[in-house]
This record gives sequence, structure tokens and C-alpha cells, in this order.
Amino acid sequence: MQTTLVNNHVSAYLDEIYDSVVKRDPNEVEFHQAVAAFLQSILPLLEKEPHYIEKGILKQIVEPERVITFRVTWVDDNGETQVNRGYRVQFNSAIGPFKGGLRFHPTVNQSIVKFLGFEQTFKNALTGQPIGGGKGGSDFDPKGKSDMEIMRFCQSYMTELAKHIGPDVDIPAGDIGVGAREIGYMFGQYKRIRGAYEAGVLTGKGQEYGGSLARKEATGYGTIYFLNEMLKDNKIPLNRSTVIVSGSGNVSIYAMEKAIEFGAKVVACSDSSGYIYNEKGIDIETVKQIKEIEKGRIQDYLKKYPETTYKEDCSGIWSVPCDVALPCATQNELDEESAKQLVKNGVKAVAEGANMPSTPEAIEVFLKNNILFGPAKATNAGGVAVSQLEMAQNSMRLKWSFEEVDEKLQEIMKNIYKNCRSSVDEFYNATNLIQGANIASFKKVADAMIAQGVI
Ligand code: NDP
Ligand code: 2IT
Repeated sequence: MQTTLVNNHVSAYLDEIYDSVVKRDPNEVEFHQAVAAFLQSILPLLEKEPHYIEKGILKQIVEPERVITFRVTWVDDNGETQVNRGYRVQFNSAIGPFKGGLRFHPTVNQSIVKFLGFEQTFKNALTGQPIGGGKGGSDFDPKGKSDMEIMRFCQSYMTELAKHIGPDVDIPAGDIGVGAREIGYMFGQYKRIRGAYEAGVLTGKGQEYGGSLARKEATGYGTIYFLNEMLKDNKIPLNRSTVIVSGSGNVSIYAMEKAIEFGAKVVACSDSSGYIYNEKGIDIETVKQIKEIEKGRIQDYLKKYPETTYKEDCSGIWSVPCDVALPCATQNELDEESAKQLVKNGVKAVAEGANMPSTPEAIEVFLKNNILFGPAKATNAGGVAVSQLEMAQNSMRLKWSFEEVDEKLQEIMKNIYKNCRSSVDEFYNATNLIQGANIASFKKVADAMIAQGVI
């Protein structure tokens, strides 16, 4: 592991922890990346408070409590049997039941689910709510599947997953490839298996059966609420900013919508095939129609706005000049070259809507150039925060208005920013919110683990 800090006994100990993680699962590169970045950034805390090392917390915190892998068998529309692999990683339950999304994408493997579960543990702690961390999914590819194929897959996936989850045990939600439709099919199957209406077992449900208003919007809106706090603190006006947003899924769409509402101009977005650019601004209603309703490609935007530029290279989006860049698609989508390009074009702030979208080298470029940087586990925590509000409403058997939920979300995002900021001031006296987010959340999880003994 590379550390830029003096090589004292604390960093040597962190190297040992990191090496043991690599040795145990040598192929899990994304998981290694997440652990390395995390350990490096909490060094100032460990130097000041060595009892976390003495109590053996670091050894425990990098190992998931439970990893579940299973076969998902289903029949496609041609009557052929298909086999996928399902996962659920129950990473840490120190501060609450496991909580985190499910991802359906062909790139899903144990490394991806573990890195996401690790990040989720600390993200959830930052929200201030009593939720532990977990993540799951499958290498199933929803692209090109019929609605009935999606339903059969979801039912089969849930038939196994149901053995391991529950409203007080583990509460999955959506992520890439999993939205309200998939959550609906999985909820139906869970209900049938349990023979009980346990509404709080999944979040991101439809409005008709226990979903929370504003959950769909929460991650994207929350990203912009966090960004707004970060910009305000640095006297940069969001309402005069030009913004680019990668992806055009759930997080991207609502980040764009809220940025536009704040008066910013969103000029580019993308999907995994390419990106669109229009200097006059992107029409968010058209993007919603294409991606949410028609489940089409971002290139279809040109049918309505033919003067828009489309390029078949999704990472090309980072060459579009902007004040604010929001990577909202997937992990490692923004590399060193893209970061340099953004800096060259005058970017002032980057806020991560996706999980771990910037490579370590890209982050280094941003920090070296004093670009404001909102790290994923702080910036995109609004989604899981409103998921927890959905659980709270389900427990109380009532429903809050959109405004009530949105107000709570705003409050949570402001507090996350404040807590990250004050941890930076306390431990490093710098402007690096990555350290702030990791230190604040580590303290919370680690203190709960110590209080509960070696278990
Ligand atoms: P969606 O499935 O709704 O959208 C994903 C978007 O990213 C699509 O535009 C997709 O393009 C694009 N994308 C996915 N994989 C790749 C890839 N390998 N290369 C390029 N583009 C890609 O997912 P979400 O919006 O829910 O999730 C986006 C990110 O935000 C993920 O990192 C997720 O973990 C994170 N996140 C999500 C939360 C939520 O509440 N949903 C909460 C917090 C974080 P295409 O349509 O072509 O596949
Ligand atoms: O990465 C994430 O925070 C999510 N996909 C949302 C998790 C949740 O439980 O709402």
C-alpha cells in the first residue's frame, strides 16, 4: 500500500492489515482499492488515538461478518434454463441491521460486492442513523430482458435471499440495474415465502405498498444538497455553474434535476455507450422519458434535439468544460487522464454520486490542484438515508409527505457535510473531505464495536 505519510509504526501496522486483506483474497482488486484508500486516510486519527489499534478493531473491520453466494436458476422466454450467481455481503452490523443495495450487472463479482459493502458500512454511519452495512446483487444482465424474464429472475434470486434477510436483520434496496420494478417483484416473492407483510424488509418500494416519497430522488438530490454546502463554504455559486453528470440512471437523473432547480446549467450526461453534450443545457424531462420510461439509449436524445453532440465514448464526457463534475455512473469511471483534462478545463468541484467513481490517481490530481472534492460515501449518502426513513415509516405504519422527507434529507446532508468538515479541522487541519468522511464514520463504527466486545 502506498502511503504519502511518514513511515512510522502506525503506517507499518496499516500496511500489515492491508497485506493480510490482499493475501486472503488476492483477486479482489476493487475491494483492495477501497480498503487501501480508507486505511491511508484514517492514519491521523490512529496516531492520535492508538486504542483502536490496541483493541484489534482494524483487523475486524476489513473482514465482512458474512458472505453469502448462491446459484440463481431461471427460465428465459425461449424455455431455456439460465444460471447466474447471486451474492449478499453482510459487512458490519455494529450500529444497526445490515443495509445496502442490490446490483444487477454482468460485472458483479465478490470483489465488487465486498467493496460496496465496505463503503456502505461507513456511508451509513455518516448518515447518523442506526444502520449497518451490506450489499448484494448478481452478474445477471437486465439489458434486453423481457419484463417476464426480469420477474422470473427476481423471484428466483429472492427465493434464496429470503433465508438471510428481514426487517431487523438485513434490508436490501436498489443499485445499478435494480429500481422500483425489480424491488416490487422481489418484495412480492418475499411476502409469499414469509406469509407475512413485512414492509420494512426492502426499501425503494412503490408508493402503493410501503415505499417512501422522495426515495427515488434521494441520492441525486442529496448529492446536490451536499455539493451546495461544499460550494457555499467556498463561496462558489451553484446557480452560475456549468455542470456535467456521467450516467443517466437513477442517481444521475435526479442530480441533474436538482442542479437545474438550483439554477445550474447541466450540459452533458452519458450512458455506457456514449455521451451527449449541448451547451444550451440538457432537457431533463426528455432524459427521464428515454431512460426511465422507454428504457432506451442516451443517443435517442438526438431524435428530439438533433443539434446535440453525441460521441460514442462514455469517458469522453470528462473533456467537456465545466465548473462542476458529478461522476454518477460506476466505479473507476474517472481516471487520472480524465482528472487532468477536467483540471485543465477549469473544474472547481467534483462530487461523487456513484460509489468509488474516481481512481486513486484521479483523486490525487484533484487534491494536488485544490479542487473541492466530495467523496462518495458522504456525497451519495442521501439514498440510503431516505431508505432508513422508509424503514421508519414502515415501522410506524404511516407515510410522510414528500416535503417532510425532503426536509429531513436536506438536514441529513447538511449534517454530513458539517461532520466531515469538523473531522478535517480536528485531525488534519486541511481541506480534504475524504479524511473527514472516513475518520468521522470509522470512529462511530469502531466505538460501537468496542462497546459490544470481541464478537
Ligand atoms: P442505474 O442502473 O439507474 O444507472 C446506472 C447508469 O450508469 C446508467 O446510465 C448506466 O448506463 C451507467 N453505467 C453503469 N455501468 C456502467 C459502466 N460500466 N460504464 C459506463 N456507464 C455505466 O444505477 P444508479 O443510478 O442507481 O447507480 C449509479 C451509481 O450510483 C452506482 O455507482 C451506484 O452504486 C451508486 N449509488 C446508487 C444509489 C441509489 O440509490 N440508486 C445510492 C448511492 C450510490 P447504461 O444504461 O448504458 O447501463
Ligand atoms: O450505494 C447505496 O448507498 C445504495 N445503493 C442505496 C442503498 C440503500 O439501502 O438504499
